[in-house]
Amino acid sequence: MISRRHLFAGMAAVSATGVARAALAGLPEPVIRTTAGTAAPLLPPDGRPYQPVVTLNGWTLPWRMRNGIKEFHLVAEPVQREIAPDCTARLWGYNGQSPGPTIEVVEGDRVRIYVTNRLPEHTSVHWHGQRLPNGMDGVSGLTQPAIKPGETFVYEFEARRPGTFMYHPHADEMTQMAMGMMGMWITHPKGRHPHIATVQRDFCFLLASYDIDPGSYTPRIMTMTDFNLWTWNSRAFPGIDTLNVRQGDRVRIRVGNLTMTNHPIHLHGHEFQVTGTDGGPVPPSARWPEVTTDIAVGQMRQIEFVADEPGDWAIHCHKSHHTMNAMGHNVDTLIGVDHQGLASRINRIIPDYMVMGDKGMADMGAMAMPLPENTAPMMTGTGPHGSLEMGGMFSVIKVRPDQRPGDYSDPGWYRAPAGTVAHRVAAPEAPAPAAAPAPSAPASSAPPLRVRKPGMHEGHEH
Ligand SMILES: [Cu+2]
Repeated sequence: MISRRHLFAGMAAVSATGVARAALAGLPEPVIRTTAGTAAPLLPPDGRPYQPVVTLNGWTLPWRMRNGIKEFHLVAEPVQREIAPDCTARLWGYNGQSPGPTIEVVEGDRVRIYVTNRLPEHTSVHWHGQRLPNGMDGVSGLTQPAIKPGETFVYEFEARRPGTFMYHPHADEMTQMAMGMMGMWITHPKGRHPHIATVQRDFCFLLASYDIDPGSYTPRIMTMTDFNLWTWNSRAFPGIDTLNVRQGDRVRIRVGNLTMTNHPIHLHGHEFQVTGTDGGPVPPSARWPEVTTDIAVGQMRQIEFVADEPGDWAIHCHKSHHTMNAMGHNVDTLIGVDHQGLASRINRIIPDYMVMGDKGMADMGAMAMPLPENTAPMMTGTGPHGSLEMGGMFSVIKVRPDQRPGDYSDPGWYRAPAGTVAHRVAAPEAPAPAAAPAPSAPASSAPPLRVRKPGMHEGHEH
C-alpha cells in the first residue's frame, strides 16, 4: 500500500521536470492573471459556503476540488506590476502578479498547495500564522529543502482555525520580499462563530514597500528603511482602487504588513474596532473603538465598522511620508527663504532650475514638471475639488445609500448636499506673510549652497 508520505515524495520527484508536465503529474493547471484591477469576489463553486473577500487590486486563486481536498497551484515567477499610472515595476510574485492571489478556504478544509518555482533562484512558501505540521511550515533549510528553479513542491495541511493569514517565501527572504513575493490567506469560519460577525463587505490588502530609482524598473533590494514607494497590494495612490460600499453595510478590512516599518492606518468619518489579528478573532470584550490602528511588521489587523456616514472618506497610512510617491528625503527646507532674484542668477548656470518649496511643497502637486521615465509623481491625484497632493498608501471608502448589495463598482465622486461643504466666506483679505528675517549668524557658519532638482532620488544631485 502506498502511504501518503510516499505519494508526496513521488509527486515532488515527478514535478521536478517542470510545470509543462502538469497534466501528466496530475497537478491543477496554474491560473495566471496579468492585470492590476480589483477582481470581483470569487463565489465558492463547491465546498462549504462562505462570504468571499475582495482583494484590493487583486484576486482570489481558483481551486480544484479533488477527493474532498482543495487543490491550489502557485507559480513563483518574475512579473510586471503596474504600481501606479506611469510606474511599472519588474517584480517577483505568484501567478502573474505581485502580490500573489489570495487563497480563501474554510475552517476544517483539507488544503493541498502545489508550488512551482520559475524564479532564477530557490524559494519556499511559509504559511504565516497557520497551525500545521512542522514540515509544512516552509522554512527552507529548517523544515524542508529549498524548492530549486524548475521544481514543484506540494504542501498539505488542514486549515485549522479561522482568520486572516499571509504567505511569503522563507528562502532568501530579504530579497524575495523586497521583490514583491507575498500573498494573503483567508480562512473563513465554518458556520457561525461567536467572535466573527457577518459582514456585507470584506476587503483585504497587504502593505509592501519598494525602492525603485526614478527611471528604473527593478527595486533596490538592499534598502532597509528609505523606500520611495509605499503600496497596498503593490499599488500606490492614485493606482489603488476605492473601497465602494452601501450605507449601513458592516465593513471588514483585513490588512497585513510585510514592509520594514509600522503603518498606522487611519479611517476618516467612522470609528472601527480591531476584530482580529493573525492570532485569530479578538473576543468582543477585548475590543475598543479607534480611528487609527498601528500595524507592526509581520502583523495583520482586521478592522470592522458600520459604514453609516455617506461620503468619500479617506483611508490612509498616517505617516505623512507614506502618502508620497518617489521623492528624495535629503532636501533642505526652504520655507521662509527669500528667493527674489536668485532663480534668474542660477538659471545662467542651470537653465532648468526652478524655485520651489519657499511656500511649502504643495507646488509639487500642481506642477507638471517632466519626470524621469517610469516615475510616479510624488504628490498627485485629483478630486472633485482639486489636487489631492497624495501618493502611496492612500485610498477612499465611498459610502453611498444606493450602492447595490454585491456591487463593488466605483460610484464616482460624492455629491454633498447643499450647504454641507466647507467654503470661502467674505472676509477682509489677510496680508501675505513676509519672508522670515534671517537670523544673524557668523559668516563662517553659512551653509554651502546646494542645488537639487525636486523629485529626484538622493544620490542624483546635480
Ligand atoms: Cu505607513
